[in-house]
Amino acid sequence: MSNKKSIESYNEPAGGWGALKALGEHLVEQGIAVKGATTLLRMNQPEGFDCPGCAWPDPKHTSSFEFCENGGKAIAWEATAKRCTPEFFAAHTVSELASWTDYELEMVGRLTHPMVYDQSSDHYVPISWEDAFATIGHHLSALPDPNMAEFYTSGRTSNEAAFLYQTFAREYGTNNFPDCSNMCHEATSVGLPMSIGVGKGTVLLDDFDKTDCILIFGQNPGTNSPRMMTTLRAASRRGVPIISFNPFRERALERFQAPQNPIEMASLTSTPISSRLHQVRVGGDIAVIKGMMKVLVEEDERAHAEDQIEILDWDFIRGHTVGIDGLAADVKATRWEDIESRSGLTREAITEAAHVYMKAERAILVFGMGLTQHRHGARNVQQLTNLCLLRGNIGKDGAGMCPVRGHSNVQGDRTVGITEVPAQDFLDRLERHFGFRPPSAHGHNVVTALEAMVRGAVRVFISMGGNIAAAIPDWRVTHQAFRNLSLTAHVSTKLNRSHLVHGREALILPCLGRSEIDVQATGPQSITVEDSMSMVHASTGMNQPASEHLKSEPAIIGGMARATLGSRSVVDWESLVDDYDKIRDAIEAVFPIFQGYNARIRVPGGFHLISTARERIWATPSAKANFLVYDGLCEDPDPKDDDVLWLTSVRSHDQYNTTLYSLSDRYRGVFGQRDVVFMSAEEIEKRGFTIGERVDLVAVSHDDVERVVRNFQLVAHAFPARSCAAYFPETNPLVPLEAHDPLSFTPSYKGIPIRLVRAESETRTA
Ligand SMILES: Nc1nc2c(c(=O)[nH]1)N[C@H]1C(S)=C(S)[C@@H](COP(=O)(O)OP(=O)(O)OC[C@H]3O[C@@H](n4cnc5c(=O)[nH]c(N)nc54)[C@H](O)[C@@H]3O)O[C@H]1N2
Ligand SMILES: Nc1nc2c(c(=O)[nH]1)N[C@H]1C(S)=C(S)[C@@H](COP(=O)(O)OP(=O)(O)OC[C@H]3O[C@@H](n4cnc5c(=O)[nH]c(N)nc54)[C@H](O)[C@@H]3O)O[C@H]1N2
Ligand SMILES: [Mo]
Repeated sequence: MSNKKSIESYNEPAGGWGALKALGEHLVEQGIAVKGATTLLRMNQPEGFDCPGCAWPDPKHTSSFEFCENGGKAIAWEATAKRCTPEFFAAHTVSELASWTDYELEMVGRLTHPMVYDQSSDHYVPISWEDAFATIGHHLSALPDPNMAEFYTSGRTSNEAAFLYQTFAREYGTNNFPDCSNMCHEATSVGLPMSIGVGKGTVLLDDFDKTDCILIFGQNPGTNSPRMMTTLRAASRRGVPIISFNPFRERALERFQAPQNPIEMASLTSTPISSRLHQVRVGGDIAVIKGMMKVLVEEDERAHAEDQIEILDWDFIRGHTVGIDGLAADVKATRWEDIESRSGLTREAITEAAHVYMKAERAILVFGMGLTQHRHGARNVQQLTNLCLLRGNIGKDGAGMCPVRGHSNVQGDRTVGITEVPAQDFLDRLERHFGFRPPSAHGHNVVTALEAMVRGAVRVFISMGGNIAAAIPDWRVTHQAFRNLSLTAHVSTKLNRSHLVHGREALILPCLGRSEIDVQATGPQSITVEDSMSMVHASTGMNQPASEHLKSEPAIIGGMARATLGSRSVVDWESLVDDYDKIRDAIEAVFPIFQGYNARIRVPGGFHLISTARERIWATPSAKANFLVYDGLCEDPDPKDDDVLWLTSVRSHDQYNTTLYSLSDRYRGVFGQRDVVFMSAEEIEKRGFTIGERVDLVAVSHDDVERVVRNFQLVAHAFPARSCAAYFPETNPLVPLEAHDPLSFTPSYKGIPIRLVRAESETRTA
């Protein structure tokens, strides 16, 4: 891919020829034009492997090949011909690698050997698996308290690996499970149960064929779950109104050219996606949602007074919910002038959206990180749920709440026990099945783990995938905390920042990717994953492993467990690793919802894990769905200070979280660079800057720590007032650790108050 710098508008639709061309170039760049193409044909097929890209479901996992540019890139990055070998590590010190960009680090290729940090030479050097496991066992056994260790998981980890991992950490003695979902949909996992008793979505893919209306809040499907575009396109062509709320006019929310549709491709036409796209101010969603609810409640009162058809679904509200009076009073008392100024949208626009929504018999409410990654993330989710409940849009076909999860198995990891706040019932079952007593004291999530590390209360950090050091907030503070640890150990496929921000001793443990053949003592193994709509299915790798020295994630966990727990373990690690069916039997024994697990995953398409809310069974203390009131429209840092802007951090089209496929962001018209900040020309001029100028972004925070990222180029973009956007993870140093949702601990990555300061010198532009 060319990384030539430019800013120019991109006028093509999302998808289409642009997507085909981009994927082709990525396959060539990774040296796998042929292997990549054959690999793609096996992705999301009944006998094949699950795409490691996103968590959007597949039509029963039985469909013919579905083209997805970003799923293809995810595979190209795993199936790459490039290798990160001991020779590579011998040629570069860790201090030197620390000065490389994230893009350069992962471009080195797949890790091939277990490596250990050698302090005397400042190099990573090879180590045998046995010695690597012994090092981990030694460090963990030496801790005076098991709660001085953290066990991080990233959401690509399979159900089997995640279940073994939590079994290991709990037999060892801790519930410290910081997890990538703590930075992602935790606001959903915590906020939604308070409303409806479950922390997962309530729709299935088929519901999109039956719906009359789709609302999309803060989610960018064209980049982050491109297979969802097929679903949205079909809905749009059926005439279903799709209303999007997003500070960006994301291209895929505007129009999409379906790569599998020969007519659209040949005629260069496309399908409009959103019937309306409202550019809400960053952090302004509660204002929009309350405005829509205000319209519904007031129109319903008018309809009652005039003896017309009710607007709210009163049968549902009376039979299934509590708290309507409080909610109605709150939205009626909310003033339109406040709604307009906080949301950046007019009363007319919000009223029109409310009218479309209330005319729909069945509506699906979709949301992503634009709602969850705020100080009021869980509250955002709950207000959206209120809007959903007002029209009885849960538990009927074609309707429901649809959080779009991130990592391909982030939901499954949670289902099989990766949680720092385990239910007692689950711990009892774990004890009954294995015969050890798991700890019941609550453990750490990402934020509380980092706080404990900063305090010096943690010594060992084990990471099952991911790139925690780059994904977390407040680098200046948190990176030092990593450097103070006695051991960091990362199970990884690619070199990344977390290997370089390491403890005094450090290990890199290279593992198989999902596309690769996993052979254990009883033969080739399959793993299983759960998608965003609670469908569980098998995934079987087909490519030769990137190196003969790789181990599978379950085998690595088994190795760590044996080296740490030795003869005091009551778990037969060897037999579980030898045959993953046995792991699934254990999962079934501990979690009854997996009844018939091994048989059911052998049916193409897998099976659905029941969602109680979908059945209108409310697993809440009131046994009803709850309307929850949030006082106000969420904080404005200092509404009188005109200088302050709300910064949101987003993904480019060419990145997978901290993995960068290139430095470009085609749909937003940015090429070859990522040090840019998007805002309206008016906001730039109002502050006395000119378009294209370089600025430093300085966080507004209330402690003595200076949080700044330097030398970003001002890019004029259609964007709401007092809002701006830049890329993740470059802006993570700006987010104070304390800036998180008090309910769910989700960092406020999408609501960062900042000021702009003219960059000191143009020489740094280079
Ligand atoms: N190719 C690719 N696929 C991915 C990922 C990836 O990085 N690359 N990441 C995976 C993961 S882990 C996740 S969690 C998902 C993430 O997928 P998304 O949820 O789509 O995540 P983001 O791109 O961070 O942000 C979503 C949208 O929120 C908008 N937004 C920002 N602030 C606000 C706000 O205050 N209000 C509203 N209404 N909108 C706002 C942004 O403009 C953006 O369009 O995707 C998954 N899939
Ligand atoms: N500012 C800001 N920060 C954010 C976000 C944001 O929107 N804005 N989003 C947050 C979100 S939603 C998330 S989910 C987190 C992501 O946080 P993480 O999940 O920790 O990060 P990733 O970038 O997905 O991890 C990439 C690494 O995973 C490893 N890897 C890839 N495949 C495999 C595999 O099969 N097995 C193993 N063991 N390792 C593998 C590779 O070594 C690669 O370098 O970041 C969060 N941070
Ligand atoms: Mo995520």
